[in-house]
Order: sequence, then structure tokens, then C-alpha cells
Amino acid sequence: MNSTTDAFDHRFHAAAQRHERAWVFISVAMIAVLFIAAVYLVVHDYGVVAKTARIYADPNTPATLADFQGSGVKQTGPNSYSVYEMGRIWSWTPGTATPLTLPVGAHVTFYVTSGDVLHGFEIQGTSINLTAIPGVVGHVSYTFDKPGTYYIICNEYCGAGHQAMIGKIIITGRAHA
Ligand SMILES: [Cu+2]
Repeated sequence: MNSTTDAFDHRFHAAAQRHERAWVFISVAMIAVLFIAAVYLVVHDYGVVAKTARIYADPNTPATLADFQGSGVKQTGPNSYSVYEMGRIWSWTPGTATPLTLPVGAHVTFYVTSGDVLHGFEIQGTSINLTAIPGVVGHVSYTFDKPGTYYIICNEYCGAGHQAMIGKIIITGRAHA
């Protein structure tokens, strides 16, 4: 090797090393950003996952609570509501026998439980998805910004009529501009 080659090699390695360092830094930074974002989203539950649930010693208790009798709908503010959802084989109350009808913009807190076996409370087209468990009342809030018909489906196999366990939510009116 002559000295010209050595000088070239040296410059080449120095340049390569700079680029390698930069790319190591960039890829580590990308992993760090994604990791922090993932932790943040999980900790904050995407804003929609049920954060708390009330657990009863007797699994039959929620079904006997006054809130779960009748229509299951309570107005709690100008356009906010508490809805007490009971899943049973194979219906949602309210929803299946009588659609749940609310005005657009309604802010709804769903209190969800089951009167028999495990059911999955999912409202299609929204991010609402929680398990209806006997003895447990989970809750999740959602604002219906778009009018239309929403379907509550059961997404946890619960027996012969599972696929027909469908409820309706009708959001009436016009969306606010
Ligand atoms: Cu079910």
C-alpha cells in the first residue's frame, strides 16, 4: 500500500463512520419515539378503554340493581346520558327489543354488565369494546358526533344465538357544523 491509498482509506472510513453514527442514532431515536408513543397510548387507554369497573361479590347483583331495570337510560346533563346495558343470551337491553335512541352529539357513559354468561359489548364503527361480565359493571364513555344507526354486537361467543345478539343505537338529528 502506498500513502495515497492510506489517505483515501482514512478519509473513507472517517466518512463512513460519521454516517454509521448518524444512522445508529436515527434508528435508536425512532425506536425510542415509537416506544414512548406506545407506552403513552397504552397508559392513556387511547381515551376509550374502560378504566374502572365495579365488582360485586355476588355475580347476580348487577342484574338486580335499579339502574338496570326499565329503559336503562338516564339523562345526566344537557346532552349527556348514562346508559345501563345488560347483556343476556341473546340480547342487549336497551338495544335489541327497543333501539336506544339519542340525539346527535350525545355524550354517553355506558355501564355494561351481563345477566348470565360472558358477552362482548362492541359498538360497530366506534372504538367501544368491552367485556360484559356477570358481577362486574364496566364503564366507558363515548360521544356520538355522527347521526345514523349504530349496531351493538356481541363479540364473545355466548351460545346458539350469539350471532343474532344485535342491538341498535339510533342517533338522530344533524351533525353540528
Ligand atoms: Cu353474547
